[in-house]
Amino acid sequence: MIEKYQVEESNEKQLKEHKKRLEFVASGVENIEDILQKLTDFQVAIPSWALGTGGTRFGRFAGGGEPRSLEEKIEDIGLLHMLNQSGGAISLHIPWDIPQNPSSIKALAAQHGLRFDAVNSNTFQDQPGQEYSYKFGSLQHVDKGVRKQAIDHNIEVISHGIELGSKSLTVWLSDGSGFPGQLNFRKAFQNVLESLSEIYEALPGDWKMFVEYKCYEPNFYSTTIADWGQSLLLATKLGPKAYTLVDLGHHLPNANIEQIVSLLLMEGKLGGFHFNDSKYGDDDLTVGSIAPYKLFLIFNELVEGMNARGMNHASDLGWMIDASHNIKDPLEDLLQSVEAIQIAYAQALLVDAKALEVARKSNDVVQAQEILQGVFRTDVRPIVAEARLRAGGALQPLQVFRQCKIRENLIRQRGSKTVATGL
Ligand SMILES: [Mn+2]
Repeated sequence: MIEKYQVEESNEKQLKEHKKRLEFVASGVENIEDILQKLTDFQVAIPSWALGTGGTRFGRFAGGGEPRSLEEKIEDIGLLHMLNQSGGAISLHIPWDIPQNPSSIKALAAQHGLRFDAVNSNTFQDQPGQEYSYKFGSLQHVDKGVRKQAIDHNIEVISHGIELGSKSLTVWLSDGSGFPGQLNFRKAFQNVLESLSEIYEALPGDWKMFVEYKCYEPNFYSTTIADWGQSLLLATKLGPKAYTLVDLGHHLPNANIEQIVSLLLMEGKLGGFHFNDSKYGDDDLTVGSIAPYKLFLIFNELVEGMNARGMNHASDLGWMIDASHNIKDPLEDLLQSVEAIQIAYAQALLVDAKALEVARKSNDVVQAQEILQGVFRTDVRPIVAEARLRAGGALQPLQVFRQCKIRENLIRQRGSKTVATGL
């Protein structure tokens, strides 16, 4: 789809202007080399379901040239990674992406410089040929047979992950109730805990389990793992390999996510992170498209909290984009999302933590705001671009994507009416 020289040609044309802009923003930043290194190291996993056009319950308006197989999904992520050198991992969804030949899939991913991030189970849909239905829940179900089927599925997902070199399982349940009276909340929670314990027992020693929460949808009265408290409770009861996973879109409106992140890190129980943006609910919009300041504040707590625990920013948490591209080209949308993440991360790295601490100790609220907003209003895009350049990526990934007519080529190769599995 794209050759290395095309990226280099594009970079060459923009280099002079880029250096000028970089010099302007980087002058006076003492730890610029450290920041650039951290940005280079930071990789965001792309989920296999993000490469096709998403839809709503009202319809789906597909673009063209979408991946038709797991191999083509890997190629798409490889393409993104070639452009931005920041999407070096893929997160698979089972059963949508069951690898028929794990070793060749692994080799293909490695060819593109990709590793396998968390594997995701699915007990929110019924699959053809499945014995029991998940209509009334899976791990919470009143019927032990249904719970067993869901547990076995998760254990199967782990075994697929082992074959690919994945190190974590993400469990997101749609379990809950649609109407008052339907569920005994306590029994549902206990069933989930008991089921998760069995899955936990099947985890290899060096694996993590991420317990994702979501406040509502598809159930609109109660969700059995609805918030970070419920997730943390489960993760704590399960044991040291279980962690809470924060998905930005899975909160009630105006929730202070940065505070949630801070406390989860304090407890050593933040395991993974799903990026997206939203205005009303779980909108799954492009990262940073609606509330970039909020994203920056969250990153500020992530960086502060990880530093306080001596954590490795790049490898100690699982980072993934979890969005749905309903009207944009999925690949362009992902390029925008990754860039938004890097911008917020770079800004968080620029925060003068010492000065902020001084302001806090003297209750200088005004100064504390000045410090944070001063950084947020800094255009760090040249720093992010420089990190990409050093890693061998494009200064302007989106521009290269368009100039090289990548989507047009994909449509020519794959057709205009393709649908990826899972969409
Ligand atoms: Mn998610």
